[in-house]
Amino acid sequence: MRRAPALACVAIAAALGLAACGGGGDNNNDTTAAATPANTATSGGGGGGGGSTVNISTPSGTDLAYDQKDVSAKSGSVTIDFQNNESIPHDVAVEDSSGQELGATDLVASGSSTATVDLQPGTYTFFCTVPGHREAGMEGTLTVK
Ligand SMILES: [Cu+2]
Repeated sequence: MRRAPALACVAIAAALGLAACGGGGDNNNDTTAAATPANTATSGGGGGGGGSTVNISTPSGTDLAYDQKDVSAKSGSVTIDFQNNESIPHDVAVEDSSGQELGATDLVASGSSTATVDLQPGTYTFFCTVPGHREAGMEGTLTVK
């Protein structure tokens, strides 16, 4: 007795599914196209839904410095996209105004690493956690609006 109702449901679902598939063939293309802007927003950094990407890099050579001194982001999920062009290992950590570290990228040499931190509007500091590097100048200001 358990099977009969279940089969009936499957039959109805199949009928509905076939109807939806038959009538929705053209719409499926629209759905695919609509999903594309989401990817574009990621690379462009201007998409809705919160979140933005901050690009931080080091100059090639051996300077203990970042290319950026002041960067900004939108509040929400902020991705730090760090490109280390030096063979010296560096990372990018973010701390709030009270000095609490909120997140950091991996330590990388001649490579890139990303980290995502959830940030409220305010002023934060980004810096390299390798001993001595921050003191040498590897820090900057991250302003979140
Ligand atoms: Cu460093």
